[in-house]
Amino acid sequence: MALSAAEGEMVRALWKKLGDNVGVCVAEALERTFLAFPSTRTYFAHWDLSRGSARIQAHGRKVGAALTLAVNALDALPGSLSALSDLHARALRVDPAHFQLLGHCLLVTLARHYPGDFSPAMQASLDKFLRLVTAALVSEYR
Ligand code: HNI
Repeated sequence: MALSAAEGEMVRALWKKLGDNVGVCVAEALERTFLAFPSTRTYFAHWDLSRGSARIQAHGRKVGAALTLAVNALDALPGSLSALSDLHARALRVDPAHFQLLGHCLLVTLARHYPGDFSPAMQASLDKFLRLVTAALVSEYR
């Protein structure tokens, strides 16, 4: 189900506050995902996945930019993410369950860095947003 107007507002407001920190937060979420759920490392076999690695920082910026695009296209998510869906589903063959693990770690990261903003309603809105992004990214699986 799509985000309500109020939920969309909450997500957009936090994103505005995040600004350039989006990439940094996503990089931290990636680090947490690789550490807490080692099976997610399999797609990045030849990467340096140690803490603070430049590779993870750069990837965090790319994934963060994609999430920012999604935040700015809440009413048109599947369409705006269709090329990425193709990449993750057909080319990379990322396990759909792994998106939830990254989403979980992103929530933990945001709660840690923006505790004052992380009300239960904010958590629920972000969770819904990440579920919609995941649904769009795995929509090419057949
Ligand atoms: Ni994901 C590449 C966005 C979840 C594994 N991923 C990208 C790129 C973007 C991106 C953007 C860069 C594309 C390009 O260079 O053209 N990924 C996202 C988003 C999510 C996500 C928005 C979910 C919120 N990706 C995941 C997950 C995994 C994953 C859960 C696996 C655990 N992604 C990859 C891999 C690449 C990738 C692997 C290719 C990296 C490379 O550069 O070789």
